[in-house]
Amino acid sequence: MEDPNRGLITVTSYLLDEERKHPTATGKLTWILSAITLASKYIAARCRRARLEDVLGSIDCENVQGEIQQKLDVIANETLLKCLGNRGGLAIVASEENEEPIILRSSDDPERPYIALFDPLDGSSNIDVCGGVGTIFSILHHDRRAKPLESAVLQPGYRQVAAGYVLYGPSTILVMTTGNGVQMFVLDPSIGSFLLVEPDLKIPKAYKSYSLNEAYIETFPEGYQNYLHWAHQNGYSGRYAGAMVADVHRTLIKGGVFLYPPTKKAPKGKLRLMYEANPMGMLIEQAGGKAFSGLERTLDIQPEGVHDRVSVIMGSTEEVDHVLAHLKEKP
Ligand code: P6P
Repeated sequence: MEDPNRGLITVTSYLLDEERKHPTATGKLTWILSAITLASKYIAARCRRARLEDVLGSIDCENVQGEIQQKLDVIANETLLKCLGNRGGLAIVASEENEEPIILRSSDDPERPYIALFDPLDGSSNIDVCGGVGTIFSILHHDRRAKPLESAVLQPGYRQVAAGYVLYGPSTILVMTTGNGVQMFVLDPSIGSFLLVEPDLKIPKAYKSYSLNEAYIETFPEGYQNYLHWAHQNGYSGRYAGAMVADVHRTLIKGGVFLYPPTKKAPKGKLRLMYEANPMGMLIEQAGGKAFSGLERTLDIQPEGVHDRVSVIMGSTEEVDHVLAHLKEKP
């Protein structure tokens, strides 16, 4: 008989259930994650109406990354800052769209034990062509002793308390972890709730598919080029959406490996450690996969700056191992 609860567990009821398993839990993490899901529902609605509301395109100014900001980038960022800004529990918020982390309260407020980092609308250049875009988030414990306060953000990924993404595609998908496996929810727009559909998502151990921008192959380090030649000779297929959330989500569901190697234009890699590689890396590892930056485990990297960039190799264990084997031969 089908589970009577199937399809009736919302993200809030899931989080409250998890909270009950931890006697010392204060509910602050639940409150923060519910702010993110609230913001994502609003962002999803704005993305769906983008062409109707003339919020496509850029606002003709650059963000801290030197990237042309899309109108929806700004809308998504402001929405998340608004939803998170008035929630207790947060000491610092850091966004891809803001040069410096934002201090929400005085550094020694014990009632604010968390830090939230996010990429408000990853892959936003896909919006104009109705491609997949997403929000990526990462939650850390605040360190009140950090001097200056902003440096409390600079923690390696293995210290993340929670991580996740929302994919704004044909449906709106929330995938997240609080360190106890990976849960996938789908937004039911008829009731405005994220409903649990995969309570313990696991990535397949192997799948002959890779995902990267092959246009840069000539500038990849030799080990990556050798891997791609090997994959071409071993029946691999290529899939690439050009938006990390869409590419990692496909990899998580079907298996395979997502890569953004170092290139001439981005010698350290293009993707941001703190709010792209780390949260995605935590999800992939919690789902039974691997996440590396070159030959180093991504979650072990000690950040130097909130906008640090890294190379990325993440996905099925066997597929990541094939890449690493070629890098070990020719780093
Ligand atoms: P490229 C989107 O701009 C992004 O930051 C990631 O979402 C995506 O994986 C990557 O850049 C795509 O980069 O160089 O292939 O366009």
